[in-house]
Amino acid sequence: MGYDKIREEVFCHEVESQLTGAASRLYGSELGKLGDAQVYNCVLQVTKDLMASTQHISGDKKVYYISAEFLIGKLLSNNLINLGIYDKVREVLAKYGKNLADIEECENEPSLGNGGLGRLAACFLDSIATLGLPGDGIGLNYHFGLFRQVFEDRLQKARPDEWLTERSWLTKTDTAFDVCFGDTKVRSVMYDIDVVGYENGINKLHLFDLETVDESIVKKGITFDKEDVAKNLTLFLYPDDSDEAGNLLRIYQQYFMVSNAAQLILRELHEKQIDLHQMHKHAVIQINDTHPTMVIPELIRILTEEKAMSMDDAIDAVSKTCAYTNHTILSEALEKWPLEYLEKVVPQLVPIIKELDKRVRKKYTDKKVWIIDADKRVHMAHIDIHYGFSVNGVAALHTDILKQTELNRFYRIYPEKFNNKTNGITFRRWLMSCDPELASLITETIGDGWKKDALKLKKLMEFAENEEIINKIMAVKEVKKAQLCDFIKAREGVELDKDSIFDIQIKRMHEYKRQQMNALYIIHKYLEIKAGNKPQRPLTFIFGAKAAPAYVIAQDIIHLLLCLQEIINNDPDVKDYMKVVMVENYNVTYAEKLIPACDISEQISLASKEASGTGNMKFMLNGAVTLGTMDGANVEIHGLVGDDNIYVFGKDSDTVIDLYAKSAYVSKDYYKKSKVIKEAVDFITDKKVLKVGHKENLERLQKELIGKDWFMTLLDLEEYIAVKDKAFADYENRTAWGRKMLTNIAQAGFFSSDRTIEEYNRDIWNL
Ligand code: 26V
Repeated sequence: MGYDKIREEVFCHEVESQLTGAASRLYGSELGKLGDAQVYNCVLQVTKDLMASTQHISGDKKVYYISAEFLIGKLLSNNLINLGIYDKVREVLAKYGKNLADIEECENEPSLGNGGLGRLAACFLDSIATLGLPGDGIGLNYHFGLFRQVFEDRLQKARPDEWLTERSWLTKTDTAFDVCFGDTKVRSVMYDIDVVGYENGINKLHLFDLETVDESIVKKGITFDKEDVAKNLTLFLYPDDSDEAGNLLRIYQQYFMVSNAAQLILRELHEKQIDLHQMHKHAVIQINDTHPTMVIPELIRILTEEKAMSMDDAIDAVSKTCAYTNHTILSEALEKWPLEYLEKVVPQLVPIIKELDKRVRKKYTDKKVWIIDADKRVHMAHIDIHYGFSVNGVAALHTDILKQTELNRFYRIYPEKFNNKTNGITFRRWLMSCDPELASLITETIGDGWKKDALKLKKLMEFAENEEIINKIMAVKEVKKAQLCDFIKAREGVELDKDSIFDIQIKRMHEYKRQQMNALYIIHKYLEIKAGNKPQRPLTFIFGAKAAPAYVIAQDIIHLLLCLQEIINNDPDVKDYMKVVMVENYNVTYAEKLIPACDISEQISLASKEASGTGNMKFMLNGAVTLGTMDGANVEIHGLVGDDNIYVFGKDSDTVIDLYAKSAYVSKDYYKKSKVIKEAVDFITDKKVLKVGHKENLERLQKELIGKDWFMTLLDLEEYIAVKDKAFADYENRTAWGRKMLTNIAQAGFFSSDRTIEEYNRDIWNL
């Protein structure tokens, strides 16, 4: 059904009475007399009620997006915007002396994801509902999420992220399923979060949980008894997998997720009285990376064992229903489970997986495309590719690399299955909600057509020579920078100069993303300032990142950054010219504050390694200029904005892939050859750093860079320094810089996740 504008107007009239009514029902008090947390609960209740009475999106065919992560962020603003009542609610609250921004602070951010893959899933749910397509998300309800990051002694420590509260967007449903791990049976419970489209209806995010989970078993940090599955199954996302018990737990989680998904999907098909041979005409399952892959053998198992279907028919039906998205070429993320582990956790799937493998072996002699390898490891992606009908990468370059290199053997077998879907972001959250000042300016300038058709942002190009508009865009950036300064002062205790250049790198901590290269630039700049060579304008370097707890070098990079922060921000010769801040517990909410305030967006991964990146798109949309390599979606950003509006550097993906193939990269050569590189790398263990840091961490990181540097930091460092300096110099030509900002905003429309979802629907889902 279409969006009901009249209903929105009626509701706007009722907002005040609804809110005062909720205040009296929940707290027996007047709205104006309640504290912020209580007011939050009132707004939450009223919004949930409104959503409950909003039309559900339905249709003959539905997509099920199964994902281990849904990094949805806080939902209040997002839902109010999509329901069309944001301004009205803000107005009413103001009348009662309440500030909506303060009220929003009371909401905990659900800790249901780790990075880009999870945030993408959240943007997709928003766009699926916005386009009025029937589609639900299916995942797990992790009680403590990924983890909450705290810094102690300049080291990252992990703590449980306690985000669940008595009242929240989660609603417990009556749906429950039995899930069997061999002979052990547990009973799930399904929670739902309503997903409301922008001026459209409602879909659902289904999160499965286990009632027996016991939060009290978590001891020191995030450690717990990994064997007790009934108590630990949904405690954490990506629990430590450095031992067998941890690996088994991940398999328990994955199977729990897909068994529930399969039962839910089959139940819905049954309700629609669908002949399961025809299931692909009514359901499509999008498998988000390999974590949900077991849904394929699980569905085949149920169809053959419980629905009396022949193996041939079951395989045929499931293969026509499942589609796979690949999000990375890093081998560590391409899951390969030892058959022996699957035998322990899900023995019922093993005969099915063996049968699937047997059929592959019969057809193809190339062992590299088999499902079970010589070491008896099950390659999950291979199941997806052979027994799904679509394989997609997430940016043009990434898909090309999959076809030409990583998955070339499969591409040659199934060229028709491979397709690209360049990622996108929802403009509701990443512009309208996080930068309402910029959104209003855009609307004043070109009208509000861009909200429904993001490509209309291109109209801004008509103002590329209009100094008044350019100045207004820059003025908004100043406002957002000042707001961020206040926030960082309050949260991190660091005073930033709002007139400095804000250079920001926020993303998971990983060597391929090369935060260490940024750190080496910072060291280089620090040494230059010490030598009397001051920058034209003060520089602010901001980082936000969590590192996987078992990823040692990633922890060391965080340590180095925190040491640099300490040294630089307290050095009287330097602190007025540059500052460094690594924010604690970076998450979606933090991103919403950082992105609108950014001048230079750091997208500096080693070419070929970043599948797409989506932060790059968010920054661009908010008027930051990208400093990046020709990697992931940066390539497409470059194509859209042109050479003058992006700073590109570094070796391209072909060169990098070739260096790997020939094992031709020797970092020590770069270290020895270049004075600048050597000075920066040597400084990591300078006595100044050792005074505030830990020798073991710093030496390990330095040794890694000189002796191995698997992600080729030193390869691109000199060019990075030169291009970054050029960007900082160009910033001084304010009007020209403002034009770069405008161009980036104007060209960002392509990266709306509405466009991405339209493509998924056109090419894969056919809803
Ligand atoms: C990462 C990790 C790291 C922590 C330990 C467990 C674990 C398990 C799986 C993964 C895979 C992460 C995959 C991912 O987030 N890929 C990102 O997907 C984005 C959306 O497509 C894309 O923009 C990023 O380039 C890609 O890195």
